[in-house]
Amino acid sequence: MSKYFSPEKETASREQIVEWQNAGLVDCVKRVWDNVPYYRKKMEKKGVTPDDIKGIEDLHKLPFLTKDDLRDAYPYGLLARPLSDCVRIHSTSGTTGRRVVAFYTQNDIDLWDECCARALTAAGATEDDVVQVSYGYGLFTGGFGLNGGSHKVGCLTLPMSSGNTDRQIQFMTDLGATVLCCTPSYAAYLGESIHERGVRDMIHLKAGIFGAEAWTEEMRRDIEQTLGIKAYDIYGLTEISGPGVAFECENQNGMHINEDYFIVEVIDPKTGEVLPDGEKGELVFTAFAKEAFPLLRYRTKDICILSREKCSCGRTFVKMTKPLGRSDDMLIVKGVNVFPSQIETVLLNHGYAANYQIIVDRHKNSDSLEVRVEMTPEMFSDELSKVSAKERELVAGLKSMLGIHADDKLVTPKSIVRYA
Ligand code: DLL
Repeated sequence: MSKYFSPEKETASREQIVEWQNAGLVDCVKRVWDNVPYYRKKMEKKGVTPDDIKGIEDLHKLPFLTKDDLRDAYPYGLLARPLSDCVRIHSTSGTTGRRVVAFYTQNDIDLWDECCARALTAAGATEDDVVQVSYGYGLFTGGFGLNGGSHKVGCLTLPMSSGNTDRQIQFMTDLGATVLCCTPSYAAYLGESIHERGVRDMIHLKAGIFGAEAWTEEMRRDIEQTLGIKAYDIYGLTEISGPGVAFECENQNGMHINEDYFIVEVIDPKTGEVLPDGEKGELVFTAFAKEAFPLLRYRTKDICILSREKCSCGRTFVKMTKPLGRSDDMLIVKGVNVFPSQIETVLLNHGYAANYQIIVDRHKNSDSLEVRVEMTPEMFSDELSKVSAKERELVAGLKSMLGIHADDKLVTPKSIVRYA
């Protein structure tokens, strides 16, 4: 059994990958110019026509596309194929303004499933595996994406969707699930719950594919230990099909981007200037292979670093780091940039399970930062003076990591709401 799902693609030479990207880009630009007035207008505004785009060296001539464009064009304004050719939509949860809706032809779904199949195969899944998909099904792409990938590999697929922890654990034990797919925070919660129920010996998991939210290396180690598995990261976003845009191999040190379908750039989020590999900046994707909803130079807001160092897994696709933050969700407290991942690192280093809530407030023009952290059950049974000492320790740890004071409140285990 191969360790690659698409060996000829995943181990292709750089020349071959560039050839695919050149041909794909030229074709995609022509398709959107001919079929999407919104794109044509944006290109005309930048003074560029399909004749100017001969290959990826011309990519920089194209305008960026942003989430605002997607909202402006809602719902059908960026469709490149007739609606009658589309078979599915997915949508982002969208906290403000209009939702973003992405469309798929059957071919788009097949391509997406293939990307997820590559991720599952890289995590060791074969047709002998039982894959428990505990990402949400519905408009969110997590459930359907990994479900499709699991089918393609030929695994027995348990479409659990999110929530109902008792049922999750029952199916996991009764049907002998070997691969778990869900958010890392839910994986951590499942791990805690399995231990509480004393059924750890009845679990047969060997791997987990976790993504859709930020998680740290400390959290990975925690999950791997609690569930006795190898935990793999997976990255993607609804606009660019969903999970599987990039996935981790056995080396667990960055995610290979499926470059036969996506061209990636890293830019300076302030100036838009393209940065060389190895520099930290905002990820920008061109999804040239998609039919219904192709995207040219889509700004993700995810801050990452790319690496083209040879990977010993044999895959030749470029690797991206975990998103190190977002250019738009960084908190600024008292003028200091605060990334939630920094807070999480402190918590994990101090022995907490990283179930926490950050509350940033402003009172009389003064910023405050409060971190509410769940105690572990052992701490909860400690006496009050010990709990206060632990709070002081954490305040010092946060001060040293962030450079500012954060109020810290230890709360009872499982009192912070979880989102699966
Ligand atoms: O979260 C798709 C997905 C589902 C990815 C299941 C992985 C697994 P959206 O809801 O559109 O799509 O959110 C996309 O989530 O821009 C990142 O900021 C963040 N994100 C996705 N994967 C990761 C990850 C899905 N592995 C947004 N680590 C992206 C950190 C991630 N952040």
